Order: sequence, then C-alpha cells, then structure tokens
Amino acid sequence: MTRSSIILGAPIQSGTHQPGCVMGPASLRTAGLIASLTALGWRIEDQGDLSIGPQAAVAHANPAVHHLAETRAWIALLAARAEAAAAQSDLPVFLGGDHSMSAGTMAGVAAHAARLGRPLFVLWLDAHPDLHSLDTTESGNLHGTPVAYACGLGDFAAYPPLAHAIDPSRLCMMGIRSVDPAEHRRILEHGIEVHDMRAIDETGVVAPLRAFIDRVKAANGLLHVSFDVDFLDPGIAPAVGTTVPGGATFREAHLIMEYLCDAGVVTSLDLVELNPFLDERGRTASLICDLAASLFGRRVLDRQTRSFA
Ligand code: 6HN
Ligand code: MN
Ligand code: MN
Ligand code: MN
Repeated sequence: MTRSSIILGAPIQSGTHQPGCVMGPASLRTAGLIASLTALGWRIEDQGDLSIGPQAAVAHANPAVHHLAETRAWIALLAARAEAAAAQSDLPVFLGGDHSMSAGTMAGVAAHAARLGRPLFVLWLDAHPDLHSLDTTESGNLHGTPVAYACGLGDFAAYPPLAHAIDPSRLCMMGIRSVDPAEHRRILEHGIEVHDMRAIDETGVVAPLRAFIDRVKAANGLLHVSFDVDFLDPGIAPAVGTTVPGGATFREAHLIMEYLCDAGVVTSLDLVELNPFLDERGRTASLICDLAASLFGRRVLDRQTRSFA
C-alpha cells in the first residue's frame, strides 16, 4: 500500500535572535523535497505554510525571554496541526523554522500517540539538548526550550497547557556537543539518554541507534525524529545560526536515516533550523532534502536482493 506524508511548513523564527529561518520551508521546497519524496513512491500532500496572526506582547519574569507571545501562538497552532497530520498520514514532515516549533509538533504527535494508546519515543539529532525552561534560558532564545516543554519539565506557565507529556526515559539524543549548566542538571536529574559527539566518535551511530530502535519496537511505540541542521558538521551544513564545530559527518547522518528507513519505525519528522540566508548556493538545503530522501527509502542498491554469492 502506498504510504502517505503530509508536509507542513512552519516559517517561524521568533525562537531565535537571528532572522532567516522564515525562509526555511521555501528553501527546502526549492531544493526539490516534494519531487524527491514523490519519486520514492510516497503519496505526498503539501499543505503549504502555516501562519499566525498578530499577537499582543507578553512579558516574563526572566528578562532575557523574547518573542514569547508569537512563539506561544506558533506552538499552539503547530500542536493542533501536527496532531491532525499524524492522524491523517503515515509520516508527516514539519519544515522549519527554528526549533521552538518542535514544542508544538511534539505536543501534537504526543496527543496522537495517547489517542492510539501507544508510547511516543523521540530521537533528537542536534548539537544542543534544547532542555531549557522559561526560567533557565540565558539567551532568551526559545528554540532552546522544546524538549523541556514537551516532557513537562520546569516553568512553562506561559506556553500552551500540555495535555500529554513525553516520558524523558523515551528520549534519545545524538550529536550533542553544546550543553548549558541548567540543561546538564536536567539530563542528570532525569537520566536522559544522551550520545554526545565523544560517544559517537567511540561507538559510531549504529550501535546506540539499533538499541534505541529495539526499544521502540518492543514497546510498539511511535517514533518522532527531530533533525536540527546543527547536528551536522558546519563544514557540510553552514546554513544554521548556531553552528558548533565537530558535528556529524555526511555518512553518519545518511546512515542514521537509512537505518531508520530499514527499521520502518519513524512516524513523524521535524527538519528545523535551516537558515537559507546563511547558505552557500543551496548546499545545506540540498543536503537536508537528500537526508529526508534516505529516510523515505532512497538507496544505492537493493540490499534485500543483492547477492555476491
Ligand atoms: N537549538 N543552549 C543555547 C541557548 O541559547 O539556550 C543554544 C540553543 C540552540 C537551540 O539548537 O535549536
Ligand atoms: Mn535544536
Ligand atoms: Mn541545535
Ligand atoms: Mn542557553
């Protein structure tokens, strides 16, 4: 049976101080995302870009926090639309937009999972754990908060109420190499599974990924993958505002996607933080499209039938 994917653009940049992510969905479409996924045999429904209306400003006791009302409106809208997209297609893809949008997409797919009575797991591919709450963020950039919000950790009274929190024991983070002190405390307090780049250097990506996928399968879980462009090494993916040296290589990233494809467990995907204003002739957008294609089934050889015997 033909598998289906709803594509939803979220041109949000209120969660960061640097403009440019607003162009992310357009850049991914320009790079050919829809045609690539369609060519792989999927039924793709591009629902276009979402938008929010004007919002009255909201202040927070943490003076660093900025664009709270706008970000909150995006989160509320995305939660509703992500839940619907997850109910209506096999593998919805949410095009960012900065990473604060994942507060909404994760809340939405968590509600969908709860409706099905299945646990939701999250694979977080990022240089950062994004585990701040509104009271701990030092930059005030709310793209540093989605994981804490979606897991119900810390002060989020000013965000939309969360109906279904994700159990932090069902997170797996890979690629992490920039962690703030408050985030570090949260990782330890909740025993969050973090494979930092040091660990990836030692084990490679497959061993921890296989173990995590086995857990998802054993629990009959849903799996949301959140892909932050800064997971990748800046040398191959310059189009992101928060580059950190020492990121995942081209092959590590593709291997993760190919492995997830073979496992057949992914039920939703975020492609976030692409800032086309910082790109070099579209190379980062093209790379992200190719990585999505690997997840959707593009391969060099058919490994099932290949034989050298
Ligand atoms: N991202 N921890 C830093 C901050 O400003 O709170 C960086 C956040 C990066 C956010 O990766 O989506
Ligand atoms: Mn992030
Ligand atoms: Mn990041
Ligand atoms: Mn920070």
